[in-house]
Amino acid sequence: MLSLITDPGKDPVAFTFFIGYMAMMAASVFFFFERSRVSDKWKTSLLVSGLITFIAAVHYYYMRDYYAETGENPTALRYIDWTLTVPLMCVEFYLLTKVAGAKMGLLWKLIIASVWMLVFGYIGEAYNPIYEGGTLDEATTHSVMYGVLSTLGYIYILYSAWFGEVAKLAENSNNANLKKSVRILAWFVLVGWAIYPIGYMCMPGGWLNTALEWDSTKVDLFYNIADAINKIGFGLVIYSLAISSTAEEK
Ligand SMILES: *C/C=C(C)/C=C/C=C(C)/C=C/C1=C(C)CCCC1(C)C
Repeated sequence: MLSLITDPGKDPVAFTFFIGYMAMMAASVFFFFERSRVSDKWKTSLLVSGLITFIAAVHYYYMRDYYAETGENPTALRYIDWTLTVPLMCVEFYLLTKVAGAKMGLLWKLIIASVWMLVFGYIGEAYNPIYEGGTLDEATTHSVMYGVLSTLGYIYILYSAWFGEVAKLAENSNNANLKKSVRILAWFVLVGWAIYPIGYMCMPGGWLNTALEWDSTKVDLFYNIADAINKIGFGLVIYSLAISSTAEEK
């Protein structure tokens, strides 16, 4: 079992669970320790960055076991993780734009959109008719329907980060560092978050599953890669903003 996990050639998915766990753990330690180097007003943002990767690390520990034991997608654990960490990423957007006047209402809108996205994604994956003896056609209909519903929540967040409230607040902030960071985070939402629907389409009945015959273990391969990019990357953008702003304040 250990060689299954540590040999990327034998099982790349098991390997990415293992590496993902280590990376999330290391990133958490980094964000928690670096908090002491930034000025007070950035400490909460860095704490949240560390919490995001720490919550993910704990879930990766269990997901890695689950996958190694069963060879199946740890769908429930995955969505519990996301239901905690994606709203925390919304908190990051809120904390960054708060200095430019963001209200609690913005935070709630982003959180509701992310929960919407995740609830429909979960129904799409966990209640795939194929597991209940349904046909491939039924699975396709189901995955497309819930995938589209889920995407509406994603588009809302994407819109807010590029053109909506988040973008406008950053634009009007007169803070060049902040503007740049929010723009980079918006790129993460556009490119990094778009990896998740690719993983979703690898489940039985999904478009990539049927058209390209990508098997359903690829779901987790894409999710693991995307999580590392987005959770650690997001945190690093905020970290560098905090460091450069702290330097300017001095
Ligand atoms: C740390 C975890 C993150 C940033 C997770 C993000 C997840 C998504 C952006 C998921 C999006 C999905 C769709 C847009 C449609 C298909 C279903 C999902 C849930 C995979």
